[in-house]
Amino acid sequence: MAQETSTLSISELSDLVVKIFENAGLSGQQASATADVIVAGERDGCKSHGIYRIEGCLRTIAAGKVEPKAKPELTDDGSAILRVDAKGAFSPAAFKLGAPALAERARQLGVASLVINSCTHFSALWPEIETLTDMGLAALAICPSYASVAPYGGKEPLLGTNPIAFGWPRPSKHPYVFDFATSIAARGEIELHRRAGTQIPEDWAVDVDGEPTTDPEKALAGAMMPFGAHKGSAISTMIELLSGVMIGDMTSPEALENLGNTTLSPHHGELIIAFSPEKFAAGRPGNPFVRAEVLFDAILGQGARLPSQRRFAMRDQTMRDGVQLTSDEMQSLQSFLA
Ligand code: NDP
Ligand code: PYC
Repeated sequence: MAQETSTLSISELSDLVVKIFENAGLSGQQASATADVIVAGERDGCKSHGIYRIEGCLRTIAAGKVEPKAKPELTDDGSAILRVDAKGAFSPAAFKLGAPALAERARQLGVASLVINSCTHFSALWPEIETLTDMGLAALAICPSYASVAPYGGKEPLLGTNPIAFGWPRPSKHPYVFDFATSIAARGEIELHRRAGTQIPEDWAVDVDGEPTTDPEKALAGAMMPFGAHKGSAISTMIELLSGVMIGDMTSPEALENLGNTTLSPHHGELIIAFSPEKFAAGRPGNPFVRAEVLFDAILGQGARLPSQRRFAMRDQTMRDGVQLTSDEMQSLQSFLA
C-alpha cells in the first residue's frame, strides 16, 4: 500500500536539513553548504544523493570521522592549480570557497584546476558543475570513493564508484551536464533497493564468493561492477590516478582502509577543472557556444534527450509545487532532530 506523503517547499526542507546538521554539531558554514547539496538532490529527483544521505552523514559525524567545524583554507600561488584544504570537513564548503577563484583563473588562463584535499565526500558532483557553468565555464569534476567496485575481469572490491561529471554552459538555457558513477549504478541506488526490499539487476554486482547476485544486501557485501566493462574500469582507474594519486590524496582502497567500513562517508580528495571555451576557441572559426547548440540540436533532432533534462524538469516542478516526502522519510527527518 502506498504511504501517505507530505509536501515541503524547498525552503522548508532546506531549513529543516540545516537545523539537523547544526544540531549534530556542524558549524553554520558547514551545515548550510552540506544541506544545500542534499536539498538540491531531493529537489532534482536524485534520490540516491538526497535526504537519504543525511543518515550516513550523521553516522560519520558521530563516529568522529569528519571535522564538524573545520574552516576550509584556500592556497593560491598564482598558477593554474588552486588548492583548498578542507581540513577533514565535508567537501561542499571547501568547493564553495574555491569556486570563485577557480573561475577567475580559468578566465585568465583558459584552463585552471581546483584541488580539494582532505575532505569527507558523499555528494553528487553536478551542483559543483552547475556553479561553474553558471559562470560561463565548461567544467569537469572527478573523485574517488572507497573500494567497492571490482576492476573489469576481477571480482573483489578495489576501485570506488568514482563519479565523473561534465558541464557546458548554454547561454539562456540550462547547461549541458552529465554526472554519473563509473560503476554500473551508484552505490546509493543499491542501498535504496535494499531499503525498499527490491532486487537489483543481475549484472550490477557479485556476492562475496564472486557470484552474480540480485540481492542488494549481498551486492553491498560483495563487489559492484564497472559500467561499460573494460572501458568503465579504465576510466575509473584514471579517476583514482588523477584525483587520488596525483593530488596527493587517498585512493579508494586507501580510503576504505582509513574508514574501516562502507557505512560511513569516505575521506579523500577531489579534482575540478574549469575551461574557458572562448579562450580555447580564440582565433578559430565559429563561436563555440553557437557551434555547441548545433550539436545539441542534432542530438535532440533524433528524439534523444540531453543528460540532466529530466533533472531540470523535476526542478521546475518541485520549485513550483514543493517536494513530496513519504511518512517514513518525514519520520526519519524528525527523528534526526530528537
Ligand atoms: P544516473 O545513471 O542516474 O545518471 C547519469 C547521467 O545520465 C545523468 O546526468 C542523467 O541525467 C543522464 N541520463 C540518464 N538517462 C539518460 C538518457 N536516457 N539520455 C540522456 N541522458 C541520460 O547516475 P548514477 O546513478 O551513475 O549517479 C548518480 C549520482 O551519484 C551522480 O550525481 C554522482 O555524482 C553520484 N555519485 C557520487 C559519488 C561520490 O563518491 N561522491 C560516487 C558515485 C556516484 P538525468 O539526471 O536528467 O536523468
Ligand atoms: O552512491 O556510489 C555512491 C556514493 C559513494 C559515495 C557517495 N556516493
